[in-house]
Amino acid sequence: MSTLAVHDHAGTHHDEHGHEHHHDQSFLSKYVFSMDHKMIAKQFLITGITMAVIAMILSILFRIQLAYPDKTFPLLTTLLGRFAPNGRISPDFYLALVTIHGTIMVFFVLTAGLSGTFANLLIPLQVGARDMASPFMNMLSYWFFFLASVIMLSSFFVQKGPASGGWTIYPPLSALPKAMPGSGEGMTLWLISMVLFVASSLMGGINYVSTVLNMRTKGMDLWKMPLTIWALFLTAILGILAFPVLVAGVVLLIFDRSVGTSFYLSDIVLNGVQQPFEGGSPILFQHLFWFLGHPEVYIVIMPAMGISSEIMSVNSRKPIFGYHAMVYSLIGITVLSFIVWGHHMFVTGMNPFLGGVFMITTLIIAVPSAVKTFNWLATLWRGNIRFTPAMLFAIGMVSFFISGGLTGIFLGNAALDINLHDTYFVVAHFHLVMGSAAIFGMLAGVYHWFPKMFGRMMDEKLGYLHFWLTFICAYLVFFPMHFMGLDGVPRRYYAFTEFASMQKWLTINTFVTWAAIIAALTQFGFLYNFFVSIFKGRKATQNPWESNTLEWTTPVEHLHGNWPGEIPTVYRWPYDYSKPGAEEDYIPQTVPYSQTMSSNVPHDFEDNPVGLEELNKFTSTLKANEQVK
Ligand code: HEM
Ligand SMILES: [Cu+2]
Repeated sequence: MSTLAVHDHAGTHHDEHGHEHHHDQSFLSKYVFSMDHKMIAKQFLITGITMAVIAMILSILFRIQLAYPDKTFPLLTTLLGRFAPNGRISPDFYLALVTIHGTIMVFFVLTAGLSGTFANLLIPLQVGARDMASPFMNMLSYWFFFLASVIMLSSFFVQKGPASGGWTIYPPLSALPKAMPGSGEGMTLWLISMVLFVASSLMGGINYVSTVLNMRTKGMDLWKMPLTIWALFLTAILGILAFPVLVAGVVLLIFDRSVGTSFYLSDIVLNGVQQPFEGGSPILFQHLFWFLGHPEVYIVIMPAMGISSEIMSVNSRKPIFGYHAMVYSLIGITVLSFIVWGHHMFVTGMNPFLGGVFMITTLIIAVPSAVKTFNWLATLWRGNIRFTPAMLFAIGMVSFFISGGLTGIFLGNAALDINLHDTYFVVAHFHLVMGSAAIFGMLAGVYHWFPKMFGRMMDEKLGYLHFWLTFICAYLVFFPMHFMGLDGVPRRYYAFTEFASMQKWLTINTFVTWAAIIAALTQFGFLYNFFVSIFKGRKATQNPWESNTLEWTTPVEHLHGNWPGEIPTVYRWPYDYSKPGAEEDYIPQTVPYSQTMSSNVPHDFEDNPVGLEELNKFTSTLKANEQVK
């Protein structure tokens, strides 16, 4: 099948031929090299979940070291061999664990897992398209991601183990193959994996942008798109503009490592031997890295924001508060993302004037973030709330975004950041605002769209248990870290027992480790629910959450091409819930205004995307016509 095949599905073709020709697909073309966006979404989700489990196990391993720095566990040696001699994780391997944990979580789970799953599932279904603009490139995007994952993990099997030095892989450690164990083949594999990863993201992103721009169904103008689509669309634009800069940085790093250039190196003495490098600067790498790195944190959080907005509106039975403001704040974040990267470099000795500039732009980002937060809370206000597991996770996302975002304001102040940089305060900040908030957004999406993906429902009771245990444990794990950071405890240290002033944090470290272990065990309960429900869950109805958006107008059984007949036309925005004077609680986007005369009055607090006056005129004409009859 070529990319042209999509066009076969356009128009009324299906009415004439039915779907027989799809049923003779082989196992390979159906499940492995699928070009159907819904199958690719599942592939991204399941690969993302697998990577998340691996990254979670890595974090438990290094948390054990922090909780019990002086104890030995022979089991660790059995499991990890040379990486844990004498029953303790070696310091080198500890650094590798932290590095690969961060890399996998940020890139493979929260970037590819989150955007890859929901952009693939939702963009065609919610804008009304038969598939992505290029299904073939979409398939390649998944396979590059898969390959990148395999290469990243394969670094555990090379002689000296995977890359170390942090997920930001700063040179010189990453540029000098002999600097430390994690600078060797493990680092080479990291760099190759990342180039493939970026290729995957670009192929995905270009598809998402062109699908949103070119393939929307009749009536689906930009201001009628659900916020999920706005968020995924702007996320894709961020990725397309920022990821290439990382690749440029990484390729120069490969040159430094292998062909003797010195883009990032200068005046280095290794084991007493002066190295030949001259004229480079490791700070250059930091600029290139954070030019991606900061937008990256929004690449991670924006899809979670869109998903939560959508779910909170559906389950409050209310329009999202301030739809336009929600979109403009996403656009604001997208633009501002590119001019704040220097706040990660306040302590690199940059000119204080430049520090001041980055400080101001950084603090301005708090404004659109606050607008969004206010609107979420206003959406909940006096809502007729349905506490589904998806809704709880969406509210949890808001909770973490607030509690983690506030500390961003501390860190954004250069003077405060000099004290807080590279301490546990930063770890607390980004695990709440990015780790927890984005994961909760992702889980909210999984619970909400599971019936769409698999045609069955997940178990609600297990969902509630999953939510409460994860929510409480996440705060127990990350909240104490603020206080450690304020006390000056540095991040990425192997053991704090050497420092008298840090001894007192051992109890807290042990407590945090146990909270993390409970959180991790809870996730296995979720996995049980997820995989058992795929096969044994209650059968889903077509629109189980009584939602307005287009994806719920497709049949429960998946068709390649999404809609059996013509793609429905869209008449209204996606948030027509509980209209004043309405007979119906929700009105799908496909229902024309002429069918809902009693409910065409907008909420008084709602910005009406159709234009209030026009709508009133239209409704009164309709009513007048009705009376004439
Ligand atoms: C009000 C908005 C925010 C402000 C003002 C802010 C500010 C900062 C600053 C100044 C740092 C550098 C701290 C240091 O290394 O010394 C930082 C680190 C970080 N922030 Fe934020 N932030 C905000 C929101 C976010 C969001 C929404 C995310 C993720 C979705 C995020 C993720 C991160 C991450 C991952 C790091 C650590 C990077 C590393 O490993 O060094 N931040 N933030
Ligand atoms: Cu940043």
